[in-house]
Amino acid sequence: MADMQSTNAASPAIIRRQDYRPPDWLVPEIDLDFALDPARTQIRAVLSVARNGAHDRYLKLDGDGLVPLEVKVDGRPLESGEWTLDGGALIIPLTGDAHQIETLVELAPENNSKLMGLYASGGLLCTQCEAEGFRRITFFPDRPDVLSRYSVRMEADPARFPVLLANGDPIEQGSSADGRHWARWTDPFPKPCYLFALVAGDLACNADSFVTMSGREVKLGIWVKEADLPRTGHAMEALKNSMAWDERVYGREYDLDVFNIVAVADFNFGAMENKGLNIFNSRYILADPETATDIDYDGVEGVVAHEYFHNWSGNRVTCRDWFQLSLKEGFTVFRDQNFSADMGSHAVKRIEDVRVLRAAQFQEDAGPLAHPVRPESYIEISNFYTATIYNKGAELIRMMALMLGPERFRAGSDLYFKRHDGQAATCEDFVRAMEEGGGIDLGQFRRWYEQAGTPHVRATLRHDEATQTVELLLEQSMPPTPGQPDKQPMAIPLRTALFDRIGSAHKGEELLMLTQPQQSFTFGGFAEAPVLSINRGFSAPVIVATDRSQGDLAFLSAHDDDPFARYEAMQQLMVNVLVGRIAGQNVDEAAVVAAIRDTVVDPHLDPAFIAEAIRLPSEAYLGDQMAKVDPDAIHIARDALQRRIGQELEPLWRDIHARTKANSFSLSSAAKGARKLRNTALICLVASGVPDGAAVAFSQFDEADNMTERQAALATLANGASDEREAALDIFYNRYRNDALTLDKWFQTQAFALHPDTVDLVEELGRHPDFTLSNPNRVRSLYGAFGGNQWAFHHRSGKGYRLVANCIIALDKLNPQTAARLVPPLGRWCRFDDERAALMRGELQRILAEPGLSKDVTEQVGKSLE
Ligand code: 0A1
Ligand code: ZN
Repeated sequence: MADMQSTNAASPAIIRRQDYRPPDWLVPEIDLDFALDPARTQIRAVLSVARNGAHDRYLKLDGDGLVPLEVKVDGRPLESGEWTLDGGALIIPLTGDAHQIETLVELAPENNSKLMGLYASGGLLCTQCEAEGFRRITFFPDRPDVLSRYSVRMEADPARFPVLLANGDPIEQGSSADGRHWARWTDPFPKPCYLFALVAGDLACNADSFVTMSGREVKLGIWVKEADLPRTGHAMEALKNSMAWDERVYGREYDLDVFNIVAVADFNFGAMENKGLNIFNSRYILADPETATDIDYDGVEGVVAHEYFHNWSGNRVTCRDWFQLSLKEGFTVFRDQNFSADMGSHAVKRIEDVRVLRAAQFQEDAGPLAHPVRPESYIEISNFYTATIYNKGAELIRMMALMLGPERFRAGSDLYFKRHDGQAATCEDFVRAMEEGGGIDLGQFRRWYEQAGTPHVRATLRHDEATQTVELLLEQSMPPTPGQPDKQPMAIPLRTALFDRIGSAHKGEELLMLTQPQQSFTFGGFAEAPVLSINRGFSAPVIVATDRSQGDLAFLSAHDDDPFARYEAMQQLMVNVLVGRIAGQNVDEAAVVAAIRDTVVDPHLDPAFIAEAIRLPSEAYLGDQMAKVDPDAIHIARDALQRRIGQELEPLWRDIHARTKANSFSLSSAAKGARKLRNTALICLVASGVPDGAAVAFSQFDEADNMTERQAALATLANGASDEREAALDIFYNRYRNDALTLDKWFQTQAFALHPDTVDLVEELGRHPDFTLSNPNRVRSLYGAFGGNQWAFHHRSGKGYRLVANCIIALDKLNPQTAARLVPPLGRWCRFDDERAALMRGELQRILAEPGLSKDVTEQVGKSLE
């Protein structure tokens, strides 16, 4: 007998990794027939099912909100008593080992506000199936270890839906007698149902082609609304570069004759790697200088690459179950990060990636939602598309690549792809392939997959003049995380160098493996105490504390030959001053000003690097350095330091700002670097309080021929109070009110503004006629951005908390996935004073008390209150 577990909304079921069992039934083939219509779509599915092993369990086909209109077994219609529905799933007892199951269901895609399954967006019909959306389309074993060959027929009104796309290759098309048209696509590669996709709509195509390493021609298409075609060039370049890069760096060739990408306006995440038919949030496809910033351009390039790379790391080798999500996501993020680094600057890309990791993943690891890269349990899998799975997962692959070196890492990845091609694999399979292919023991390293939390490393350097040696003492610890009170020591690879003060050089970098709770390393040949450069390149995702003086940090900020370590020294210098100031100490700011000046005038440095290095740590990062976050004190201290930097170096900022003005727009690295530095100079100049600050910012806003400079000027103005601020916001709104992606920036800039009235403004913007809960990008632009604005969100009145909680409650009724992603900022109450903590908890409790709350929000809020 099948075990029929039911669940209820009040106590949603916990899914555990330990409970994994292979599927009872496999589905080698599926034939789908869609009669498409926004109000009434009928879906007929024919599944060939095969019993997997000797057992007598029912066939269970997952379903979510589906009503079977017909059920047939081997062509025979079943009576209603011959099947049952259990928690949405269709249960059919079967006697033989192989059968053909046919079902018919009906959906209304235009009413699907969750944007999971088949839904309507801007006149299109499209699908999103990862993780568990396919069960909202048809009855099927919706788990990634059931791989099937798909044949898909779509039929629709040719006037409204002239283009019909699905996975794989188009094989036939035609018109029906009733004036509708149809197309059939087949995908030769067996795939899990989360990779299924179709799109129907009135789309224009940017068509191109790519010749693969074995000489096959692949037809490439980027499908968008006609008016957006001119904005698809950058995505197409990125796609072709990604295809060539994966051949060159990993030996991976594309495997179908066509590769299509479709951009949609309403999308819960960034994009989706459906086999041969990637579907994208339009913000990661569309870019032109008028509306996209350099960051947007890089986002397009990175996400196009990410989804393309999934064709091997995710599709050809997929995941056995959702606990293995980082198998495809961590590896694919690592791949897209390295691709972007190769396309631009390695140094700057690493700094940007570490900034994201610290802002998102370190915070996650330090809070109630901390979980291992390979989690042990979940309630709603959509909540686990996290910075830990993605970004920390990528750091794990990066550490393995570092320990192995490029050749052995490639041998490991070759073995992984060869051994597991066509399979649903596990993180353990990946680690084993690295061990065997690369010839390394990763025994202790596996703990990185098991233990949540960020390791802390304390590094102490002792010099012995008599023996001319130095001893580096390293101690590691890891704070407890939910469900994991005690931690085992980790294997931490630390790239380390010791600098002679005279000559400003080191004798060579070493890779130190810290594997014990405490370990010491001795180095000879030092007549004088050297300066420690550690965790160079951010070789391990850990928090390092050292006893380096401000003088040592200033030395490294001027001389370290590892660009990340140089940046890091500069940041630490600033953090020390700011944290000291916040604690009321009279710390010396002059060293920071001097280091900034030296960096800015160094002719050997890349302007993009300079811009990164001289940027003050964010208010949130400063909060992370404190036992309890004091948002007001942090804001005041950071603001004051920014002002002083602005004032003391004012001529320099004016000079840079004037000198970096370009005559014409270019996307070259040099031009992007110049814009980045120019915008940083503007921030400093305006922060100085000079009387013409707002006017300079306004003229940059007004004269810019690109969004990078225009938006930066707007953001700088938005932080202050001036007539120029209001004027620029009005101009921006009127210019872009009909361009949703660009109007998002108008909402986002105001929600991010370090301005005392931000919280009230956000409340107002929530009632703005252009604000809507039905578009996730718009929601994120306002409430997502606001949740990341520490000073404004943590307004001591608690207004910020209430606004976000209200949004979560309202949005949960439409789109639980996106609602749940707004919860984490409220869950960080432990890090704040008692008054704020009580207000935050109060809002979490208010959300939890809502009747009919989704599993998604229930899980996040419930865990946040524990
Ligand atoms: N696999 C995608 C992420 C993704 C996950 C869930 C989605 O459904 C709402 C959409 C996309 C990626 O890593 O890009
Ligand atoms: Zn991905």
